[in-house]
Amino acid sequence: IPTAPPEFKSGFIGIIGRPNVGKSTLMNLLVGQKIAITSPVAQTTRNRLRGILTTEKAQIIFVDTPGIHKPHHRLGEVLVKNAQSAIQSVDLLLFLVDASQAAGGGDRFIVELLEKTKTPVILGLNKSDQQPANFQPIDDSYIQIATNYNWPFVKFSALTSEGTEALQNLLISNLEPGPYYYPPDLVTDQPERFIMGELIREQILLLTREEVPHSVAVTIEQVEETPTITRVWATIHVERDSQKGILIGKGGGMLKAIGSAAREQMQKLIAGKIYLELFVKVQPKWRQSRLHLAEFGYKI
Ligand code: GDP
Ligand code: K
Ligand code: MG
Repeated sequence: IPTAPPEFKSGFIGIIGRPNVGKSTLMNLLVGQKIAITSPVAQTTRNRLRGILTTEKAQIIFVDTPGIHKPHHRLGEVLVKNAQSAIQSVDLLLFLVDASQAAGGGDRFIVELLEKTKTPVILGLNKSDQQPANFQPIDDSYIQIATNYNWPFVKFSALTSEGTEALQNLLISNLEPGPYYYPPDLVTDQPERFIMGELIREQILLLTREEVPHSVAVTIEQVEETPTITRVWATIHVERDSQKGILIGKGGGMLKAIGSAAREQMQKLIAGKIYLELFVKVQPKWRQSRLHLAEFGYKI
C-alpha cells in the first residue's frame, strides 16, 4: 500500500437507511463495480459489505448495510443489529432516503437512532429521477429533518448518476486527512466466491416471488479454475419442499433461467467464462438456526 500525500483524505462511510432506498445501487455506482446485489425486494442486502473508492485526493471505504426495519425472525434481528453496529464504527454516516416519497415512520425510526450517535451525518435524497411533478412538499419533509439536526444534504439519482458527483465531493470534504486503508486498485473486501453466491441469490430475488426470495441462502461448494473456464458448483438452500418446487420450476425451467442469468453476471465479475451447476436443498427453518446462519456466512 503506497504512502498517502499529506493532504490525502480517507475514512469509512456507513450507508444507512430503510430497505429499498438504493443504498447498494449507490455504492456500486460510486465504486464503479457491482459488488453488492440490488433488487426491489427488501432485505436484499444481508451482509455488511465494504466498497472502496480511491481517487487522487481521497479513499472512501463505503460500508453498505442491510436496511433498518422491524425484524420478524432471527435473520432479521441479525441484519438490523449489524446495521446498527455499523453506525458506531464509521467516520461519517450517509443517511439515504427515497426522495420520491415523503419522510415516513421508517425514516423517523432511523433519525431517532442517529440522534443518539456522535458520528457526523449527511442526508442523501436519492431517486430524484422518480420525483413526481409536485415534489416540493416531499423535499421539504426531508429538508426539515436536515435543518433540525444541522445535517448537510444533497439530492441525486443513483440510477441515472445525476448529482452524484456533488455527493462525492460533499462526502470527501467531510472526511479528515488520513492514510490509504486499502491498495488503490481494490474495490471490495469481499472474496470473489461470496460475490458469486450473491449474484445467484440476486437472480432468485428477481425471478421468484412472495416468500421464496426471503427463504433462500446460497453457498458456493466448489470453484475450479482452468486456463479457459471457471467451474462453479453452488447450493441453493430453502426452507420447504414447496419452495424447492418453485425454484426448480416446470421441467427445470426456473432453475435454468436463474442459472443462465447468474452465469452471465458471474462472467462479468471474473471477465472470463463460467460453467455453473446449481443444486437445491431443503433446510427447514434455517433462518431461525444459529448454526445455519453461521454456516451460510451470516455474522451472528
Ligand atoms: P437498498 O435496499 O437500499 O440497498 O436498495 P437497492 O440498491 O437494492 O435498490 C432498491 C431498488 O431501487 C432497486 O430496484 C433499484 O434499481 C432502485 N433504485 C435505486 N436507486 C434508484 C434511483 O436513484 N432511482 C430509481 N428510479 N430507482 C432506484
Ligand atoms: K433492496
Ligand atoms: Mg442493499
